[in-house]
Amino acid sequence: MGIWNAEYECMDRERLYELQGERLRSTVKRVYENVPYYRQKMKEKGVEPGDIKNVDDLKKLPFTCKQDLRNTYPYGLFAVPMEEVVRIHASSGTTGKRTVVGYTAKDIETWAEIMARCLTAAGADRTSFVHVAYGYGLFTGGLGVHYGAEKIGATVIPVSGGNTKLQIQIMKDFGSTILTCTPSYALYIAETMREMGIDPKKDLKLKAGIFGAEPWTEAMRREIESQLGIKAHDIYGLSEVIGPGVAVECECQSGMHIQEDHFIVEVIDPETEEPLPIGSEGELVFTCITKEALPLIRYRTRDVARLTDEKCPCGRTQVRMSKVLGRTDDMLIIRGVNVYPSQIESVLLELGLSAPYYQLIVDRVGPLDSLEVQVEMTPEMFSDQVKQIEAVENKIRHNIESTLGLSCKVRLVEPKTIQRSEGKAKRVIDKRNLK
Ligand code: DLL
Repeated sequence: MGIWNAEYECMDRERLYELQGERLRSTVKRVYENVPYYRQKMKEKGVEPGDIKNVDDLKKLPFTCKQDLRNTYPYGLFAVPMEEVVRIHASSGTTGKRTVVGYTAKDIETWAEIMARCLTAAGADRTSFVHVAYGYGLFTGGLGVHYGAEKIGATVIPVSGGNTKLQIQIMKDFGSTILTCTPSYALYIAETMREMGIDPKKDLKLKAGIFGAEPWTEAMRREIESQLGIKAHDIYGLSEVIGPGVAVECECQSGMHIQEDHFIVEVIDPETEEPLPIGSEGELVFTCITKEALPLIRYRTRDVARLTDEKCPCGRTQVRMSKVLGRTDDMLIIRGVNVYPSQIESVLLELGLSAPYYQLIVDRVGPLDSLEVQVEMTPEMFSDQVKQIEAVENKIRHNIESTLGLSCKVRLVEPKTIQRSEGKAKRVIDKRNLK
């Protein structure tokens, strides 16, 4: 499998450390001079640009979090005059104002470069037909993949999200080879193909998929790979940092390489805010060191993952992040037990007794929290006896309980009753009103 930019992706780590230091120094100087909000935050922490000499000094700098973007909504953290901003994106967010991000022409070029690396890592090249079923618009998914695919000279098919049957028809007629969308949408596409009588392994030319924008498990990867007959790569990113492309899996599919010449990564303890040693599970924090319009410093992602600097057989020297294990803010605390939806997804898909669609309903009955796991039956199960269905429910309940140490109710629901997603799936309905 090729490497798009070996000079940077396979850079000697000492040289990379130097490069990151250089880029960090100039970024810190720039935000201090151009963004009054940052200057203020740095003054409060008693740190000046001159104090930042190399990557080890990063910890002297203040963190940035979503609230800082809200406080300065919409453009207050931009480090260039608006005349230099050529594009705006925004992320929806479940509460409050959208998070607005901006790009200069050079930022768009940087983004295309890192997306070119990601697509190449997944096996795309100029002969590929890259089918973009991420949404176009304020969401960064569609246009992010689009520019990267054009940069490698692939043929882009910019379908955007939704209209699933048409997507499939286009895949068939236009010969899509690389599918890009959220993992939950990939499963929905596979289901719809079956209904249309299309066998992706025979009727389509798909080879690989690049799926991200929401958490998914190894079990879900196996499901997507076997249903679509492709290799499924995880891709990570967030609007505040640049969009998709911050990290991606290579052919080894064992962690996502972080584009460290553009972003410095740290893992911190979300409670104490102290940086953790490599290999520990904690919150990812990114510092943008090449962005012009919105170079965020120590941005707290709320995403929980682990890093490894073990050598990767692909030849890239960049550190790898694990799959996102959860978010510090979507971790459910149910009767004192910490639960990530992904843990339940793993149990369900590993058992393989149900369809891969589920939803968690959390409620409070009297003083006690309750967890109901609604799981969809497969169409074949639908005609089963009540007793058989109960047996499956019990089996699932037993496995969830022994994995999480938490009692729950499992309810198998009729096929097609759990809402399919065309973008990011909503897995949890929390009725407790705890916030
Ligand atoms: O979701 C950017 C993106 C688009 C990434 C397409 C990958 C593919 P936001 O809408 O700002 O940006 O949401 C960012 O989504 O903090 C994570 O919680 C989650 N996320 C993104 N990629 C992954 C992934 C885009 N591969 C938020 N695994 C992030 C798990 C992910 N979660």
